[in-house]
Amino acid sequence: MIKGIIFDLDGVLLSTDEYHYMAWKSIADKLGIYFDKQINNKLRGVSRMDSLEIILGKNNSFSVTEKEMLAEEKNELYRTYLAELKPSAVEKSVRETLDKIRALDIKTAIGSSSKNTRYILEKTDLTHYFNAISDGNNITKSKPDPEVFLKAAEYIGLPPSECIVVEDAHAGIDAAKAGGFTAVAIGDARTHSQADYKINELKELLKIIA
Ligand code: B16
Ligand code: MG
Repeated sequence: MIKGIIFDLDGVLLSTDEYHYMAWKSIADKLGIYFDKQINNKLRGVSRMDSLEIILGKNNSFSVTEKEMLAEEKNELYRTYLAELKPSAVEKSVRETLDKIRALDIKTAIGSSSKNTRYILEKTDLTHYFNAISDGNNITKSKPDPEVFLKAAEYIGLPPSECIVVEDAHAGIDAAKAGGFTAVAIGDARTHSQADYKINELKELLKIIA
């Protein structure tokens, strides 16, 4: 019996891929490191610091402080792009699906790696759809560790066995399965062999919980 749904944010409710790409590209160009959209795709669901490690690859002679400064610089750029976000960045069918879910006796939460989750939800007018938010600010281990989803389930007062996790990243499906959740894959994550359900559009979630 499903009583709760935990949504990953980026790649599930909207996409800020292009903003992440532009911000990381500018850092990589400054450092003279090759970076393209294919590498950007590998950063989906990955924390900011882990993303930087992937981008630096073998060019990793930076100190911890230098890496923190690079990550901060990327985030400042990323947030200047996020400032442009509008509610229209969320597809109409996504908002309609959330409306329908809210009309049911189901608790909803966000389970995102992003430390900018609350800002993104506010800019896109999505905050009111969720009973709880678990994000990059309340975890010590990022996906594929299940911590972000376990915290989300705890915040809505439900055991993982009664919750669905919707994810677009492979690391997110790993995290959901490791935490004992039912894993629904969308986008890139559909190629994950351990996903319990694979959907093309968020509205298909309604059939799964019916
Ligand atoms: P931030 P999600 C993830 O969000 C993004 O997919 C990933 O590209 C990003 O590096 C990560 O958040 C951290 O974001 O720099 O804003 O803290 O998919 O878990 O909602
Ligand atoms: Mg995601």
